[in-house]
Amino acid sequence: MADAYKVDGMTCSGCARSVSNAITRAAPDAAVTVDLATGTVLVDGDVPAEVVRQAVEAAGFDFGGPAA
Ligand SMILES: [Cu+2]
Repeated sequence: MADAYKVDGMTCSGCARSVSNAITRAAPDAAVTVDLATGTVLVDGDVPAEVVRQAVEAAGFDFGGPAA
């Protein structure tokens, strides 16, 4: 099941790649999709939100919580 989260501060495809890579490192089995236009990250896999938050923040971006 995929979970959507808001991530603030991504401005280009390099940012998107940084966030995607950080989450993938923390959760190697997850499939990560970044929607740059909406600042949304889709994480497909059984990944706790806290793990996603830590990965996003460690990469230097703001974790905005679950996307509505
Ligand atoms: Cu960037």
